[in-house]
Amino acid sequence: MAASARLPCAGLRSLRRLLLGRPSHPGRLPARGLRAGVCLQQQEEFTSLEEKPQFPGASAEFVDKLEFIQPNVISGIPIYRVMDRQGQITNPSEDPQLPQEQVLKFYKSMTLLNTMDRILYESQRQGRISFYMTNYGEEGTHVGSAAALSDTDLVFGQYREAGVLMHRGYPLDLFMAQCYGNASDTGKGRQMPVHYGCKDLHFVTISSPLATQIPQAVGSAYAIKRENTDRIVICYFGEGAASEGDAHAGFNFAATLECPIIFFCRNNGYAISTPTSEQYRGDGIAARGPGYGIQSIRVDGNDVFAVYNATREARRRAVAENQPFLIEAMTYRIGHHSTSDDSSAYRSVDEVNYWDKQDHPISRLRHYMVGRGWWDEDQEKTWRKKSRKRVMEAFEEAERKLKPSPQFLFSDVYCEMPWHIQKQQESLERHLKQYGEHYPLGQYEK
Ligand SMILES: Cc1ncc(C[n+]2csc(CCOP(=O)(O)OP(=O)(O)O)c2C)c(N)n1
Ligand SMILES: [Mg+2]
Repeated sequence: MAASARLPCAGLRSLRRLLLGRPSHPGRLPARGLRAGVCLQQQEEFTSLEEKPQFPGASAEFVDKLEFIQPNVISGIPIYRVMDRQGQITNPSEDPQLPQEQVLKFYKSMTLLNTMDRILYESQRQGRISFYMTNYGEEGTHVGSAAALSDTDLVFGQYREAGVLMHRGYPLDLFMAQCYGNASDTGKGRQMPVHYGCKDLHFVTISSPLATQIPQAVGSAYAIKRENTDRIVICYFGEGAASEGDAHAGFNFAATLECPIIFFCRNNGYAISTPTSEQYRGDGIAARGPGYGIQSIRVDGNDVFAVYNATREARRRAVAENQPFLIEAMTYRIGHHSTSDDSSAYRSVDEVNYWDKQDHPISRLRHYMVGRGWWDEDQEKTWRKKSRKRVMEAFEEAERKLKPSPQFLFSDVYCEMPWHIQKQQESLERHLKQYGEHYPLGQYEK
């Protein structure tokens, strides 16, 4: 024990000899010898302690008072909003002054998404599809941000951003086909429900391992920057995913490589059952931006106009300046995490009711439209009926469709199918030939 305790000192002495060599005046080290080490001879002598720090990457002053930086140095980042809960514009100069037609389109996308969610959620409950995730309460973050982008901007989503795809014009029958995994699904039923993707609409297929989309999106943004076009990338993620290592990697690469990307965090209060109070100790996700050197803003995600303004400005600057932006949209996940979750086990009905009844993005926008004389009770009833009918038609059609042929399982994946996949394919075909008619899920496409 005693011998090993002495070792570090001996080690330090020999290291010092190695670094400094033999002092010219034995017993008297040069004044900065210990600090400057072996480079001492080549460096200029600094005469004053008031000199600025020379450390690479440092842009600060020396201080002589021992003080830890308080975590609340960045705290209470304000929440930008344009409309209050009653749909009144709070500051006219921030009103995006969108034409009636465009505001109606916002409203129709948000409510259609809501109706589709209800039908697909019920479908899962009745055992018609295997899984579903609703977007209740987050409609404003989807539509406000999607509307501020250019149609060719590349979107990377997490899984709870169906409204972005809907606002871009993805048809109901393809949403349904994906959730049913039927023959019309572009993924041929190989993904879990809600893992949408659409090449034509520049929406990268969802993959559920959390935060993997973040570094991928940054890589794409870097490629777009090198192409020198006016496109950007937007990358959506939840506040829970922001705790993954991939989020750090993505933020730092985007900042250092100066990539035209918007990091759009939907802070909906929960990562499954874990509330934000147990996820982080800092001031949410926006407060992390300055640490990476990223321009950041926090917005009221239930105010579709605030989300629109922030995304539009971030997009404009990302194109003009080739740099990343971080938007933290504060919102609330009104539904369960997914159909595999029961949120009554970890939050109160009163909490959920508050957001559902008193601070909902759809009712806020409706108040705004009614206030302008653009919408009334009759229009609401007619639209709700019409949108439900459209969703029901798409749902019935999806149920009638055949399942994709097992031939498709790997056929468009490999140029040359490896032997072990070939074997799996053959075994699957044999199995279906023998037992195919017993499958309860319906007929397969030939
Ligand atoms: C790498 C990884 N770890 C864990 C999970 C399981 N998981 C799925 S969703 C989720 C919570 C994500 O929360 P958040 O990012 O806030 O998104 P939200 O569901 O609230 O929209 C977790 C832990 C996963 N899919 N991937
Ligand atoms: Mg969340």
